[in-house]
Amino acid sequence: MTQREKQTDRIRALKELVQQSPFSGSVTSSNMNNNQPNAPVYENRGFQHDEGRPPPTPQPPSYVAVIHKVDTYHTTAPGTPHDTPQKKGKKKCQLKYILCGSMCALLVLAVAGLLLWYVLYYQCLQGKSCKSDGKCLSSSQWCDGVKDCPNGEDESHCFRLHGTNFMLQSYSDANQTWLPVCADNWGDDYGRAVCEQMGYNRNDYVSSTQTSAGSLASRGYMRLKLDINHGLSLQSRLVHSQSCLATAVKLQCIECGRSEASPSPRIVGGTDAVNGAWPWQVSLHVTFQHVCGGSIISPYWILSAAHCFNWHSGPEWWWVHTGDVRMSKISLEAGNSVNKIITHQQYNPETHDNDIALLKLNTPLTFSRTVKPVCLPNMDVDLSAGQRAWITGWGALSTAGPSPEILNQAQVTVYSREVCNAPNVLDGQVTENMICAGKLEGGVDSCRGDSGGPLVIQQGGVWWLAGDTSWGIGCAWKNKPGVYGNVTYFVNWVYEQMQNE
Ligand code: 4AZ
Repeated sequence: MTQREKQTDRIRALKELVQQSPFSGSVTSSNMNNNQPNAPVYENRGFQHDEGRPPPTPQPPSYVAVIHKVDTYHTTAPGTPHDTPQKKGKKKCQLKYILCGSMCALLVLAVAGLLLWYVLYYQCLQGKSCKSDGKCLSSSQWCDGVKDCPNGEDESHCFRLHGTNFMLQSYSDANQTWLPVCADNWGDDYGRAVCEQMGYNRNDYVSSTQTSAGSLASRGYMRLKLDINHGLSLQSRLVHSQSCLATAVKLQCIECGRSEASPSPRIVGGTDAVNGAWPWQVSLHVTFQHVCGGSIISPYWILSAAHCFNWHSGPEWWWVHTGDVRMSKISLEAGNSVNKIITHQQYNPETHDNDIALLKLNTPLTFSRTVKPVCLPNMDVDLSAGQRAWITGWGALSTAGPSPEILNQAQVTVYSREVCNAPNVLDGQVTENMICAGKLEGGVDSCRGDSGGPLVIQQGGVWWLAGDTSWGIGCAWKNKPGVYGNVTYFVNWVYEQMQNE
C-alpha cells in the first residue's frame, strides 16, 4: 500500500466514524478546504435523525432557547413524563400567577393603608383638619385659645357678630352651632380681646353692652366661666349653658357705617355727593392719577377689587386719597402709602371670580367727619335681592365719557342671582361670590374707574359694605346691571387677612 493509499484508507475510516456519530454531516465541499483539492470537506447539516432531512434553517435567539438552557439544570432526568413541554409551560404559568398574585395583594394592602391614613389624618373623622397642612385636630382643640394649625386658623373663627345689633356669638362645638355669649362679669377687656382676635386693632374698640338675646338663644348660650385659673383663654372659659342669668353681649369692635349726610337722589345717571355722605370712599392713585375706588374698613385697611392690581401689583405704586368729594382737592394732598396688597388667591381674571383685594396702609388713617369706615356685613344682615343700595365713585359718567370732579352717587337695586343670570341679562356669568345691581331698564350704573369702590346698603341705621365694584357689560345698558364682589361671601376671608397681618 502506497503512502497515498494508506492516507486514503485512514480518511475513509475516519469518514465512517464521523458518519456514525450524531454530529455527522455528509462530506461534500466546503469553504473550509477550498485551497486543498484532496482534503475532505464537511457540510454541517446540524442534528440529523434521518439522513435525507435538509439542514435546518438557522433560528434567531429566542426565549424558548433560554428556557431550554434553564431546563438543563432541571433535576428530573430528561425524557421523564414530568418534563413534557406542556407541563413545563404550566409550571411557569403557575409561578407567574403566584408572583402576580402576591404583587397584587401587596398593592391592595398599600392602597388600603394609604386610604386609612388619609381618612384618619386628613378626613379627620372625630375632629377637623387645618386647611393649610391638613393636620387633624380633635374638636376640643378648636377655639381652645391655643394655636394648633400653622397659621392659627383653629382660633381664627371662634367669634362672630350677628345681625344689625352686633350680638356676639361663639361657636359651640357640642351643639355644632353658633350661640350668643353671656357673662355676669363681661367688661371692656374681654371685648377688646375678642375684637383683637377677630382682626381689629385694640385701639379701634368701641364698646360692649348687654341685652336680651331673644330667639338667638333658643339653643342656649355660651356662658363665660369665672377665671379661677388666671390666664386661661376666653374660648376655653366659654361653656354651653341652656340658660343664663346675665344677658347676652353686644360688641362694637369699630365705629362704622355712620354717614354725616343723607344722600339726595349720577356715576352714570347719578348726582354729586356731599362731603361726609360716604366717608369710607377712597381714591386709589398710581402716578398722580385716579385708577380705582376703595372702601375704608379700619384705620389700616382698605377693601378694593383684585383686578385693580393686575398692572401695578406692588404696593409702592399706590397712594390712598381720602377726605373730600373733590378730586382736585384730594389729589393735591399727600395721601397714604401702602404697605401690602393682598389680592384674593382664587381671583380669576377671565371669569372675574373672587375679585376682591385688601390694602394695608403704612400709617393708620385719622378718622374725621369725612374719613370713616363702613361696616363689614355681620352674619344674617339682610343684603339680599330687592334692597335699595348706593354706589359711589369718580368713574366715567358714560361708557366712553369723562370722569367727574365731584364724587358721584347713584341708587341701584340689588337683583337676585336668577334675574342676573337670565339669558337676556348676564347669561349665567354671576357666581355666588358676585352680586349684580343696577337698573334693568338702564341709565344708572357704575363704570370704568369706579372699580373697587363701594356698593352699600343701610340697615339698622348703619351702612354695610355689600359689594366692591367689579365688572359689567358696557355701562348703564338696558338689561346689563353692574356686577360687584359679594362682600358677605368674603367676610371670613377679610377677617383672616386682618388677623394674619
Ligand atoms: C370698569 O371698567 C367697569 N357697569 C366697572 C363697572 C362696570 C363696567 C366697567 C359696571 O371698571
